[in-house]
Amino acid sequence: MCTVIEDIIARKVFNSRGEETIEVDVVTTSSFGRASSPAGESRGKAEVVYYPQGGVDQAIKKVEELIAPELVGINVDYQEEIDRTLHEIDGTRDFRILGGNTAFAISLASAEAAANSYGLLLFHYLGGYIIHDLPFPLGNMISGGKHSNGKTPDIQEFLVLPYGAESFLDAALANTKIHRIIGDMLKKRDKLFGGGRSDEGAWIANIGNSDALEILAEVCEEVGNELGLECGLGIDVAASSLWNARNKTYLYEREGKKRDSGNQLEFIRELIEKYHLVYVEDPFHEEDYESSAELTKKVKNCLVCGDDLFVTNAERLSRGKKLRAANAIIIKVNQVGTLSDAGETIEMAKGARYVPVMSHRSGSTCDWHIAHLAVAFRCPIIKTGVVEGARIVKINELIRIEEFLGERAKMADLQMF
Ligand code: 2PG
Ligand code: MG
Repeated sequence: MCTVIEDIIARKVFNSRGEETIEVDVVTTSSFGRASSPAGESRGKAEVVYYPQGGVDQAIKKVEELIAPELVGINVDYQEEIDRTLHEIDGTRDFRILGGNTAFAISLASAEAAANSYGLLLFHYLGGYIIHDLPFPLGNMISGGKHSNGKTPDIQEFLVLPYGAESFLDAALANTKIHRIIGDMLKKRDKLFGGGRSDEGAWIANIGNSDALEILAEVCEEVGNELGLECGLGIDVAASSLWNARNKTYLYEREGKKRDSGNQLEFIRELIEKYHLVYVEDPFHEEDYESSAELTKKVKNCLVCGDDLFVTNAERLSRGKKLRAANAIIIKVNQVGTLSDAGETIEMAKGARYVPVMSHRSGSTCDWHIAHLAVAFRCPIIKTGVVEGARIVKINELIRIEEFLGERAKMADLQMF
């Protein structure tokens, strides 16, 4: 039976930062799909443009006047045709006419409507029946950089990957325990600590980079021993936000240090060795593929992951691939616009033996679709916070997916650890 798109309805809603965003309903002859778009705070320069001039209001107008007339009547399971049509209507490389977030919401809502028309869960519809791997949750525990204000660490995110967990539920439990204990420790350390948390629910504290890593290491060991599973440490340096192009140095304001590329490489290497980091994201600014390649060559058992470096873009990944600029890639569908674009990048990443890491944005909604995308696209890791409403909906959806898969469910293969 063919299910065609009957209507596309777009509206303005708000994300977890209270910013305006777009939500789209795709209505078909037999089903319905809904998706809303997230937003980044520390964005890569090569990301698509989120909205046309005039913001969300204009984006809604474009849906009504330009997009709906073209898509109504198309089979909702022709995902590639839907995504290609969005590109054709827009006509630019960066979705500046329609808005990348407009394309994202339509692309995802269409997939959801198609899945519903077959009575399937989204991950089954997109990934097929043989899918049964659950991703490990990479949890943000302590915030710094652009994700917080005041005397916080210069590094943007201090992360934990409970890679020894045997089930997603155990992994999520480890992350929430670690998060809670870190909060208690911060309270004890600093009488002025007010329990503040960032957009992603990570603690905001008046500490430096090494304090944060010491705390993380201590708590990971404690909780790992208690639960009997290995937890690894990670960081998202988000180095583009530290980079001063004029002076060609990374400025660590809190530390009072400037590092050139060579010093930055040594600094990150030392952190990886000292804290046995298993994950380092964007250790260099977004155009420095060479330094990232050098680091990737030098480290063992550590994922060197490109976020702003690749912006989920197949062209940028192919440049990185040639240089072996990383061994992992962040996948944020709204960095490129559509599911087909992200799917192409993920395929290329896998072909090059890069680990794809499905990721939220710091500004998010209670849209849980990325939980399904992580499973469907076989991403062995999902980066989606630990607490805070817009994060928890995604974690809880993965718990449901694990329950749904029952005995067939297993954790993804992260052979390198
Ligand atoms: C990042 C993300 C998510 P933002 O840098 O990885 O943690 O932040 O969404 O602000 O780009
Ligand atoms: Mg990042």
